[in-house]
Amino acid sequence: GPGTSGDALRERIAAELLAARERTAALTGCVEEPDLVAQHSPLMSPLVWDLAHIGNQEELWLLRNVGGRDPLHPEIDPLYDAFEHPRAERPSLPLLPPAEARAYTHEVRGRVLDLLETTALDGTGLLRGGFAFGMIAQHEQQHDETMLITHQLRHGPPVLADPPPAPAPGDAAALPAEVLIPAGDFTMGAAGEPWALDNERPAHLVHVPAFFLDTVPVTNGAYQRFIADGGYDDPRWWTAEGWQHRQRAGLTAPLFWSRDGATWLRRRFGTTEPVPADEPVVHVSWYEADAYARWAGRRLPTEAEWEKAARHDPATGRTRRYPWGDADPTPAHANLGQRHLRPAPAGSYPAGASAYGARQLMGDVWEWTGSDFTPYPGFRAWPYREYSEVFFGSDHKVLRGGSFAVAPVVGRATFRNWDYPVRRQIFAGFRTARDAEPRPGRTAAG
Ligand code: AVJ
Ligand code: FE
Repeated sequence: GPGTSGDALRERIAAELLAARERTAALTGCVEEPDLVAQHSPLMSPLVWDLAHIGNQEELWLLRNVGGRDPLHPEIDPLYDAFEHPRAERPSLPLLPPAEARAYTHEVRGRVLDLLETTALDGTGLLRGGFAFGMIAQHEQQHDETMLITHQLRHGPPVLADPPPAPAPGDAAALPAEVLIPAGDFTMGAAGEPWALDNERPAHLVHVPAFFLDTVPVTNGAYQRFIADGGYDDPRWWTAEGWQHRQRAGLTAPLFWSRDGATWLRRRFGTTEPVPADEPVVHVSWYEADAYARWAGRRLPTEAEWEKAARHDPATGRTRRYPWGDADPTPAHANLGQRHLRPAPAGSYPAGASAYGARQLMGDVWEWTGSDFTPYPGFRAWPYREYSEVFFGSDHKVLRGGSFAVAPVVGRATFRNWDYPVRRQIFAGFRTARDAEPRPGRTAAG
């Protein structure tokens, strides 16, 4: 975590800002100008919008709010306010062209590094634990994942480095299919994490009845059995809303899948390849995940169940920072940080197992939960309502655990992502759960 001494914290901040900028540069430097300004999907912004928005948020929070500086180019602020212009409308705005967008973000960054040198980080409010700087490093990394999604939607030959993950050391078939998490209280949410975002707070005690959770995320192979068994054509497995969406959108398989005779293929960052049976399924909507779970006689885990399985240590009663303990993630723990452009085979990363033996809770694929995105008891919007508060309610479902595209600085075990249940361009998969004891008021299938 962020160091205790001012210098160590300053170094950590500089390193996180640099890591984010290197990733941004790689994602925007590998395509030509037309690909930067084009809209590859109405669901996404042009890459050049993300680029200048990253600089604009950094200017707003660090140079203006922390540093008290005057705006560099106040006239561009409305262009890069995500709430003023929905994504579909962004390509028609008078956006900064790529060279100007790069120059602007570069200019902001130079001034931010000067500010970092002269700012006391032991303050309160925005500066407590270097929060504003940590928030901005996370913001850039979150947009880097967004830009990676845009790359996945883009047509054309591959442009990104694609080193394969190491073969799984543990075979998922040799692991127990599910782990038991006995009933009991655990502390959910972030405590003592200076860079945790508002929706992760406050830490609070939750009682979780006994349940079983899949040891690994649902694989492509398992998902193909759902398809082959007519899962997409059987309204029994779908909620009414989900079935309506499945019909209207004509869903028959995960996004980016196609069929060549008996073989399922997928398009992945410009390459078409056979769907690997042993990898976690990715690019499914919440409705598809929910239908699969019902077909399997199971259900999606709640958010509290997911976090307890990931963080609770039954031997000590403590809540860990990560599934494997309190140490920051390393490449041995999890497939995070866009080291690979795909999830690793199910059963990988034994060093990242939780106390209960569940694997790959961090990294690989975002995991849909059954829960709506709602505030924890005692929630306070910080530092702005538009980060989380305006999204609370039943429109959004929570995803947990992070994907291969999530940077370690974002990939806390308390981090909460959210999206509409129809969305599937995100790197989302899931795992399933079931009650361990009959519960009053629930059907057998939960
Ligand atoms: C937390 C991923 C849903 O991308 O909409 C970026 C993150 N917030 N800029 C999003 C975010 C403001 C957010 N998600
Ligand atoms: Fe943003």
